[in-house]
Amino acid sequence: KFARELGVPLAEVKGSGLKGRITEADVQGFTRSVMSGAVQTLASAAQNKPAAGGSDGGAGLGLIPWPKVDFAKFGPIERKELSRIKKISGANLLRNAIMIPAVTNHDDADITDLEAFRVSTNAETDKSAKSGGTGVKVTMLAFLIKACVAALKKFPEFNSSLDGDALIYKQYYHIGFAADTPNGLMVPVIKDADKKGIFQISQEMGELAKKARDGKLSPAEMSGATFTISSLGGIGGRYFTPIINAPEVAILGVCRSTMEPIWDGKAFQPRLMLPLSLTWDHRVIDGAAAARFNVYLGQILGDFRRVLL
Ligand code: CAO
Repeated sequence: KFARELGVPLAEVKGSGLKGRITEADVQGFTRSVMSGAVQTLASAAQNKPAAGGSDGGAGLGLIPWPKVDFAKFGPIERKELSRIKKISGANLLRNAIMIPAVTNHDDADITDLEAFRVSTNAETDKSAKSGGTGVKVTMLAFLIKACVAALKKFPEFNSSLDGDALIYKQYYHIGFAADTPNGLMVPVIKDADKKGIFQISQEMGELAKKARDGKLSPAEMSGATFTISSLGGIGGRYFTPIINAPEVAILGVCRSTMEPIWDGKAFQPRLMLPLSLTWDHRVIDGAAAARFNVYLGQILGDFRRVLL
């Protein structure tokens, strides 16, 4: 029972007891030698062999078993099954976190003027809604989607996917956005974001986020993304390191904007700064390209007229 709890393969343990019986001390000794690296279990040795083609689905990590703790020994507990969505997204996140050599660059974008434009646009919408207009409210995320499309067009490798030794450059711009739901994380996709305006994107985002919360998203509404944005701006925080949504090669994390004193060369000016965290696949993108992508994204968010240049 003790060996089972620790995941020790008894067939590989040499017994020191009567007629070769395996004692608790033998199991402890075996565990110690595996931990110190002196002994490798047959299972992990087999796993460590690289599979044909170099890709083994992550099975060759040779990790020690997950710690098994009887939590009830330390205090009261309650066991709850993970939701179906958490189980599926968890497996995907684990694969993506382990298999992608990911790096995150952090930057800030000055969105003072963009936010003023957003607020005035929403005020106009409120007014026109009273006379039968659409009443679609615009959040920063819609502008971010458009700004990302501009950056993806300028830096096409961010809109690509790895296929063996080749890169597939996609000539369409489908942007996924992480949506927080009671059942867990879902990523609905705005298709052809390059062909849509801010109002249409905002409207679709609202509909897709509602469907996500109601558990009514179809598989088609969650597939085909070429790049993803994860925005925690409505909640808070400064920076985080989002995990890439394979087979995409980059993801943008966004946090809450704050008013900050920014030096303009003569004086500090109060500017609204948006924290950006870009995670990218180092097999496809290098650090200089990632920094350029962030700088360009910041320039677009600072002045959307740059999209026209
Ligand atoms: N800075 C400051 N305020 C922001 C902001 C930002 N970057 N982004 C949004 N806000 C504000 C909005 O303007 C809105 O304010 P008002 O209510 O005063 O108008 C408020 O925050 C709420 O916005 P929202 O979150 O409802 O809307 P959104 O378009 O920004 O986001 C959605 C929509 C579906 C992406 C969001 O609701 C959500 O689910 N976010 C969580 C995503 C997530 O979990 N990511 C982590 C994935 S990794 O586990």
